[in-house]
Amino acid sequence: MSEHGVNDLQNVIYQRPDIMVDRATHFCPGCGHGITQRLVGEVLDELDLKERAICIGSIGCTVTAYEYFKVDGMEAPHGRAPAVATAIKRCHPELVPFAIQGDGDLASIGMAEIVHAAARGENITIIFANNANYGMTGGQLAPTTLMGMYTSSTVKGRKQEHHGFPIRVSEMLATLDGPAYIARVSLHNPANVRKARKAIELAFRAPMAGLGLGLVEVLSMCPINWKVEPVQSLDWMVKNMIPQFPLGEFKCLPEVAEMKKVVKG
Ligand SMILES: Cc1ncc(C[n+]2csc(CCOP(=O)(O)OP(=O)(O)O)c2C)c(N)n1
Repeated sequence: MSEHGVNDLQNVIYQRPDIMVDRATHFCPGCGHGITQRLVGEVLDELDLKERAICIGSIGCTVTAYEYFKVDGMEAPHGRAPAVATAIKRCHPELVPFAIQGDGDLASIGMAEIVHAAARGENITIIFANNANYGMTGGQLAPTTLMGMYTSSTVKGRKQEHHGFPIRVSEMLATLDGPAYIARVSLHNPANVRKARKAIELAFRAPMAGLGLGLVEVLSMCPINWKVEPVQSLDWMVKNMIPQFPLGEFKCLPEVAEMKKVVKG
C-alpha cells in the first residue's frame, strides 16, 4: 500500500491539492463553488504560491474561501475585494492577492470596484463566480439574472420593464485597456472544467508577470436557487446560461497567449 492507500496496481488520478485544507465544503449539493475552489487550489499548487497568495474573502457563498486554502487571507466588505486586493498588491508587490467573487458581490454592489481596478490595470486575480442570483441570501435577482428567470425577488420572472437586461461583465470589462486576461468558462462537464482550470492559471500568471488584471468568469451551477436537481443543473447551464453568457476569451494580451505554452492540461 502507498501513502494514498492504493496498491501497486492502482494509480492516483485525483487527490486534494496540498494547499487545500482537509475539510468538507459547506456548499449545497451540486453547487459549482466547490469545483472553482478546487481549481484555484490546483493552480496555487502549480505556481507554488503557498507563501505568496492572499485570499480576499468577498461576501456571498464564497465568503469563507480563506478557510479552505492554507494561505493568508483578509475579509473585504461586500463588493470591495478588488480594492482590498489592490491595496495588498501595491503595498506588497511580491504577494499574489486573489478573490472569488459572486455576481451580486462583483456586478452589483461592487461593480464600480471591479471596473476601476480593471481600468487601472491592477495586477490582481479575480475569479467571478456567476450563478445568476444572490445565492447566500436566498436567491434574489442579480445583475446577471436571466430574462424571465424566477428568483425570490422576481416571483413573476425577470422583466425588462422592471429589472432591465442582464449584464455581460466579461465583455464589458474587456473593452478596457487595463486587463491582461479575461475569459468566461463553465463547469457543466469535465472538458469545460479542464478549460476553466487553464483559464484560472492564466488569470494568476498574467498579473504575476505585471501585465494587468486577470479575471475569469466561471458560470457556476446553483441547483437550489435554479430550482432544479443537481444533475439537471448541468443541462440548465447549457440551455439557459451559456446562450446569454457565451464562453470564450474576451481579452488575452499576446504575452499571456505565450504563457499558454506552459499551462498544463
Ligand atoms: C453591504 C452589504 N449589503 C448586503 C449584504 C447581504 N448579502 C450577503 S451575501 C449577499 C449576496 C451575495 O450574492 P452573490 O455575490 O451573487 O454570491 P453567491 O452567494 O451567489 O455566491 C448579500 C446581498 C451584506 N453582507 N453587506
